[in-house]
Amino acid sequence: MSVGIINKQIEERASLQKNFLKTANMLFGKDWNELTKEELYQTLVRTVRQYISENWIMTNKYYEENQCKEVYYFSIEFLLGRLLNTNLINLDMKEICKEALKDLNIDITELFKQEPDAGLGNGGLGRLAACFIDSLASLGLPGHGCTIRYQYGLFEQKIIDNQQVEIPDNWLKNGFAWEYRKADKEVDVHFGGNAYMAQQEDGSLKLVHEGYNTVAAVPYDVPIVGYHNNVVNTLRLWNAEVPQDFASLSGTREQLQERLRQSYRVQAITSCLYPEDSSYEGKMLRLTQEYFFVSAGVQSIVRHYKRRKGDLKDFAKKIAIHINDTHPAMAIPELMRVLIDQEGMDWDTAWDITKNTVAYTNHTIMPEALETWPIDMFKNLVPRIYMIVEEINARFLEDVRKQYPNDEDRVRRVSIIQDGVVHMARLSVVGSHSVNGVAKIHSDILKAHTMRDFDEIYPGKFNNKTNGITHRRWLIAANPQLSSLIDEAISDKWRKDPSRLIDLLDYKDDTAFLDKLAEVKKEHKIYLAGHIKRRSGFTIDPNSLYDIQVKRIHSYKRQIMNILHVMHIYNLIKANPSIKSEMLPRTYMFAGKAAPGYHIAKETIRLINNVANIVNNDKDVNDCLHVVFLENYGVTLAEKLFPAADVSEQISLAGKEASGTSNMKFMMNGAITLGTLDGANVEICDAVGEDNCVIFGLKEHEVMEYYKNGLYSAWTEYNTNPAIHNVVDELLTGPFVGNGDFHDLHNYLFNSNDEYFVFKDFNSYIDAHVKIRGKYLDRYGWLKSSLINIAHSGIFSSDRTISEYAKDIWNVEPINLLK
Ligand code: 26W
Repeated sequence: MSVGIINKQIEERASLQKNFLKTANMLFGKDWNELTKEELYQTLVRTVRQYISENWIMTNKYYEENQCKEVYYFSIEFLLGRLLNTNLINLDMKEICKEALKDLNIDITELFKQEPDAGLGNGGLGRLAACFIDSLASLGLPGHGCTIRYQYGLFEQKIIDNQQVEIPDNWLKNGFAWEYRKADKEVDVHFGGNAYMAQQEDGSLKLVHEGYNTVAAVPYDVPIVGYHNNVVNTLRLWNAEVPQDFASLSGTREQLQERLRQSYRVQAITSCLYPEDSSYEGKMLRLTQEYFFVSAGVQSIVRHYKRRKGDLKDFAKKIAIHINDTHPAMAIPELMRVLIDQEGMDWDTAWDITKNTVAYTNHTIMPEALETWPIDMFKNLVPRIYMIVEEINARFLEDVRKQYPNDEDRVRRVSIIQDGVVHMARLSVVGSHSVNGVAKIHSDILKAHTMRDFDEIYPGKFNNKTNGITHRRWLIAANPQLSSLIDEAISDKWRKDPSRLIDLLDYKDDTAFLDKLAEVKKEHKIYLAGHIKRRSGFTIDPNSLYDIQVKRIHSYKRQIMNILHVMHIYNLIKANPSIKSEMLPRTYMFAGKAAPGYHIAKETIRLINNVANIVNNDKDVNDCLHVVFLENYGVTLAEKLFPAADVSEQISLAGKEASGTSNMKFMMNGAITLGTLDGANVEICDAVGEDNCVIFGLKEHEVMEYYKNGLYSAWTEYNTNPAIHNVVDELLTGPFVGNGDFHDLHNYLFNSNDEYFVFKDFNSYIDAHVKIRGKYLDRYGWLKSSLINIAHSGIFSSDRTISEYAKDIWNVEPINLLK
């Protein structure tokens, strides 16, 4: 390093330190060495914000001056996790900050731990949105997020007496250090009332909406920092508040009380995140949330657009709105409403603009997760929006009848309003120009089955965009040791361009390099063992193979199959202890939350914990078998797990998991996939080759065949497969029952006729684990596979995914703000 550069670094460090101390005084009126850890954290964020805001202002100016087309990603969930470490990395300020604080005897990693996770999401869909906005900014694409500022995030999970207990997640307790309240950007959202067309004096019709309630939507903006490129985009969180004029204290006691009640109702809109994923429940408050953030978002986009770019005719050329699943689907009728009622546009022009602006991603084919709303609820809550949906549907059905005369059956199958409900997925398909699935197999299923009629009506509208993950959080931030090792081998170019990870293939037979890879893995395994010891008291062996399944608890994801297999192994050892010499010491880890109302999922958690207690405390087995359920799965825990994993369990029934994204995070950290041919596993397996992953179980077409012919029988499987027979019986009696048997799980399996084919896939799953053992015993073979997985993981960077969206769907171009 030249003297010049060193001097510059010293200068920057000193200036940062000065800034930090000044900020501490300003914020807390105390000397810095009297500050608590929390105050030090707040001070650091405030200091960093100053560097971010310069770039933020510059980015917005650039977009404005260059009339860039901008994307708005609407999502009811954004699962951001912590932001301090990743922001410092993206700003290229981490080292300097670390050193500057070290001079003051402050350990920066201790400050990172002060930050609560922004847990504004349930699972895959919310985390995907977070990865996407990171990629948008890092690719220099003009793209922003739009969502709800939930006062409470997804509940915090505690395990008490082996069972899940839900604690409110009061993440805003100390304020959210990254947000900027923008009171001047407030918009009004109207609910309820009467909407009708009234004849004007000149005979024309005009919309009248009266008697509605007004809710003020106030935006809180969070800067989204691009990686080493000076670009800062915006994530806008909408908060529901009582309108200004409402706060007056005059009036009778009754009037005041009524106002108070109404104020609670308003605040309730953004009070909490619905903790359901993959199962839809038609709750009024949820529909209110959906319209609230979508209306606020659309209105503010149009207002901003008019201020800057003028002519509404060009709206779709300058604005793209993406709806992340159907929760923001009312963006379609809302944009129509604004263009027609507020801007005086005719229907056809408004419709053209709306369709060309909006694009839709589907994330699930599970029928129980598809949103529909009862007509009455919809009409009462948003009467004008309902009128518009009716009109969209009438015109659409007219076209369908023209295209398919005498096919009323098809008309019924595609109608947006049908059997007393509004179908949000159908509205989303009709009102957008692009519909995509999230992995090849998922997009194919959408076209061939779930949305086949629509694919025929709109050829070319359906497409695939395989999901991705940001390598900045899931590799650079979560695994700095592996990142440095990769730098040593192939230079650091992969950090900007993750497709370069493929260059690692040159090292696949380099045993010295593979040894270093093993060392990094071991370091993380030891660290995780320490974490588990501190958290749950269990001692696990870092020399054992870490086999990890982390995701929401759901029957289709088959955590049940995993734990039944552990019970099977336990039984084998107990029956014949000498078998241990043939076994690989293993630690099975689970983490994930169950929706509070999902009984079977909660019983699955209890079963896992019961098994853990028996296995871990049994001297006969615990030199080669451990089971751990880690509490409170979220982004921050995930960052500790992926780097330490040897095996990635991706065992959903083929055809059920749209994509999965933890599979990609595991792979990027060198774990081997043990999975079915489902979701993105199919593409992971294609990329790494069959020798570098372990695939088992029914194929999707075989599952379909069983569903069609109805020939599957859970009882027959149970009666003919002793392995299954034994462990299923143990749900009712035996060592694992402890605090109550598992008759509900047992009943569920038989009453649903084993709907996700756990029994059918069980033997093949056992064999897959045997294969894993064989591979693991071949040390360099295993490490080579691990390296091949890392090398191919660049394809699954969300930078690749977002580049495809930008080119094929949004038509937006990257900007360059590097001096
Ligand atoms: C209305 C309740 C509700 C909420 C969320 C129903 C369904 C959802 C999501 C669509 C469920 C979800 O998170 N889907 C997951 O999306 C990921 C990102 O595309 C995929 O990787 C997962 O396979 C898919 O389950």
